[in-house]
Order: sequence, then structure tokens, then C-alpha cells
Amino acid sequence: EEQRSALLNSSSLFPPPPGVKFSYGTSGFRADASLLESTVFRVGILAALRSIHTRSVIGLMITASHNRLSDNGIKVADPSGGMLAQNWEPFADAIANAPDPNSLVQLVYDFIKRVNIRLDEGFSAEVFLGRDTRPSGISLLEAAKQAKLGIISIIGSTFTDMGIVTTPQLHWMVRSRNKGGEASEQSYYNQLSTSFRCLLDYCPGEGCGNVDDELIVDAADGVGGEKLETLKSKLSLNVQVRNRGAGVLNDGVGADYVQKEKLVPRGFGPPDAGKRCASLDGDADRLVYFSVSSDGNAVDLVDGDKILSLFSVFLKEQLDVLAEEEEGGVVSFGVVQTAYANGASTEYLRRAGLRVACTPTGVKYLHEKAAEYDVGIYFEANGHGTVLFSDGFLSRLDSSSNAEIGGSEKKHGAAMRLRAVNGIMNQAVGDALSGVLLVEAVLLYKGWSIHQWSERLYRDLPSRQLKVIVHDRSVIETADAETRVVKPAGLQEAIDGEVAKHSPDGRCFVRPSGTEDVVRVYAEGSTRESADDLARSVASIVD
Ligand code: 16G
Ligand code: ZN
Repeated sequence: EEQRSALLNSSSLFPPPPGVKFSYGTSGFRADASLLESTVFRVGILAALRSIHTRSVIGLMITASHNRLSDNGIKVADPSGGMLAQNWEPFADAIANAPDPNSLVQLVYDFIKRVNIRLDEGFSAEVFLGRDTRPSGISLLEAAKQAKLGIISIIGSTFTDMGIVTTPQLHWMVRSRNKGGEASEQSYYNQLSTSFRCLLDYCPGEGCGNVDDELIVDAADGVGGEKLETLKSKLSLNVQVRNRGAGVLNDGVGADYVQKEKLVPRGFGPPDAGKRCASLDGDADRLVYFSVSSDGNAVDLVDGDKILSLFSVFLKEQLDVLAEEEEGGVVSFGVVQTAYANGASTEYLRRAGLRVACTPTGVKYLHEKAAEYDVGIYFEANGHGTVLFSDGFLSRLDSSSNAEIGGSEKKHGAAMRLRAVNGIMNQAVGDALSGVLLVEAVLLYKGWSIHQWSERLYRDLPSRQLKVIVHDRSVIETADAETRVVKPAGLQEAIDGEVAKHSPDGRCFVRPSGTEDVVRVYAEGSTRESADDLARSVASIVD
């Protein structure tokens, strides 16, 4: 009873905005920041319950990533550091939309009972809070902390404010703590920088060290700029960081802008022509590379698919060395993409003898699939991705990297490189800082410039993305990792008809967005005109 009234009292401080329907989409709740206090408070309750239920630390990240400055959002990091378990999403939706404190408290107690969350076993909740640089994050953080007041009476809880961090840093800290490790930014930087140095130490002679020119990073005027500076100070890394926060967040800058618009970000121009450049997004969980054309007006985009391909080639080389001498069975290596992956990249990877899987859009799907392999890599074309290693494979590496146990020098090197990749690449979610370190190391290893990287693997097929504003996007249902429409009837046949006009390279799919009230159209063709034409005609069918 006492608990109930404490929760009721604190809930009444955060009434939900009238007439707004919230949905825990692909990346948590996202909306105009002024609408989110009640939602953040309520997700705070969820996080505490999840922590008690899993007997683990849970993370809460306040960010709206690449979206505009006035937006914000909240998302939960599960004990592994990954996304919230999907079977808790309906509860998140339900409490976010509860109209008043009484119905909220009722939902909470019903859920506790249904899921059998044991509040009486003396385990208290522990939640890590993080936020990006958005000013609205300050009051939203307070709302999250108030959830503690509501929930503390239930069982007692600790909410630890990690301050301004990148999204992947918060996920990393949650994972690290739950594995019994340290959970500070310092330990994050130490792990990444130590592993990076180790990877460079195991760079073979030829090629290595050819690329010593500067990397210029566009930090989207977000949290990644300062964090990259810190990382850089721990390494001898030749990086110049621009858009570090003085301009407007994500406004004509950042990975989403460069990838979607294929335009030169603010602060870059003709003097940068030909140089190796990269863009992070607003919370530093996406990364793309690019170079500026000689007139300073266009970018040659090196997107998530090419980062994926570069890493895959490198990993396969190392795994092949191990396989030459491996007695202990084959290693499963899997590459995971979505339907947005450029067709040329998928073709390239398959020809290289790699196993390529396709999942629906959204990190939770890609990550889950990649975790099925000994070594799994996933990237979305937009630049979100990472490389995952299974525990079993890591212990095999430990014995292979111990050169004294019979392994050759070559095998030892490959094992050490793979271990270093595991240390560099965030095992919880995609991380732009991890990505920068691995791209830089692999380019050094190969002795490649950004142009060689961009041109040697494959050439992107021209593609076009359009969005169609529809009355109700939920009338469209898809199957086969979003590559086929199953509802409404007849739509897929109509799309097939258009695609047939653009064979053999024409490809097109439509899907309802998971973050906006639109239907997205993606088309690819052998020429710019063909891709544009196909996208336009399919968009007009959807409309
Ligand atoms: C979210 C997803 C991203 C996906 C994008 C698609 C996470 C952490 N982020 O940003 O992976 O590419 O949504 O947006 O899962 P859309 O559904 O509006 O096309
Ligand atoms: Zn992001």
C-alpha cells in the first residue's frame, strides 16, 4: 500500500501530454523533447523492474541520435548491453500510454504479477543513466531519476548518472559491469586504445604504415567530438575533429545527412578534396567515410556496406590463416545485412565465399542474427554495425594466440589480430569510435587509401530512397526481411511489374518506417536514371 501511494504520488508529477500516442519503435521512444517527461519517468520504472527481474544492471540512454536538436528519446539497454528484450516492448508501450497515475500503477502491478517479478528477495534495482548533448536531456534525466523515488519504496534502487556519453559507451558500461568488469569511460578508452595498439603491433611488414595522412572527422556537433578527442589523446592517431559542438546538432552535418543526402557536410569544402573523411551521427553509434570531390560540391560516399566489406575481407584473411592449421573444427563466420544493403556489396561478399544473411531493419534483428556465429559481423548501410565474437571462439583464440602451444608465427599473428578486433569493436552495439579505430587499422594493414578502399572492392549500384506520406502506414505488411509486401493484396505484383522493366539489375522494396509516419521506397538499378525511375513509379503506386 505504501509502495502504491509512493508510485502514485510521483506519477502524478508527470502527466502524459494529451492526444499523443507513444510507441517503443526500433530505437526506443522518440518525439519532440517537450512531450517526453512522462515517458522518460515511466521508462525509468520499467528499467528498475527489468533490473530486479534480471538481477543485473540496466541502462537508460536519453538521445534522439541523428534527429533534430529539438527531439529527444529514451531507450533501454538490457543486461548484455544490447537492446531491450522484445517481449518487454508491449509493456513499454502500455505504460507510456497510460492516461493517468491510477491506470499506470495498475499496469505496473499487473505486470509485476504476470511476469513474476520478485520484489521480495532483497535484490535492489541498479540503473545506469546516460544522455547526449541535447539541452533537453537535463530535465529528462531528472524525470528518470524521479522514477527512482517512485520505485525506491518498492525495493530500493540505485540510479547512477554517467553524464554525457555516447550511446555505445552507455551500452558498453552496462555490459562491462554485468560481466563483472569496470564501468567507467576511462575503462572504455583503455580497452579500445590498448586493443588498437595491439592490432598495430601485429601489422605485417608490407603495406603497413603507408597511409599516414590525416583523417578528418565530422562529429555532427554531437557527443562524439569530445569523446573522439579523448580517445585520440591516448593514441598516436592522426585525426582532426570538426563539428565538435559549436554548431547546431545534426544540422547539415553527420552520418545520416552524408549517407542519405550524399552532400558535403557543413565545415567541409574544396580544400578537403580527396582527403580521407568520416562522419559520426549525433550519438556516435553510426559511422560513414567519404571524400570530397575536387570542386568541393559532391561526396564519394563509403557507406556501412563498404565498411562491412572491408572488415569482412580482413576478418576472413585472419580466419583462413587459423583454419590452415586448425585441428579443432571449423569456425562459423557470418555476415548480416538488411535489404538496404547495396546489391553490389552482397554480390561481392557472396563471391568472396562468405555467408550473407538478411534481416529486417533495426539493430535488434541484425545483432541477434550476428550473435549466432563464432564470428558475426553486421552493418546497416547507414553505418551502424559491429563485429561479435562468441565466448567459445574467444577461448579458442586464447589458445591459438599462445604461440608456445605449437602454433606458427603466422597463426599467432592472426589470433592476436582477432583478439584485438574483439577489444576494439563494441560487443554491445554499433559504435562509431570503435569503427574509426578498426577502419584506420585495416587501411594501414592493407596500405590502402580511401580511394583504393572505395574502388577495389566493388562499385555501388545507383540507388534511390523516397518516402511516401500515407494515411496509415500499418496497412503495409512485409515478409522475407522486408523484401516482399504481403499486404495489401496486389501491391507486390505491381512492384514486380515495375522491377521487370529494369532487369537485370533493378531491385525495389517498400516498408513502413519504424521511426516515422511514412512508407519508405528503396530502388536500385544499373544506372542513376533507372534507379530514380523505378523508385518514382513504385512510390506512385504506394501513394
Ligand atoms: C533506427 C534503428 C536503425 C534503423 C532505423 C530505420 C536502432 C538502434 N536504430 O534508427 O537501425 O536503420 O531506425 O529507420 O535500431 P526507419 O524504420 O524509419 O527507416
Ligand atoms: Zn545514432
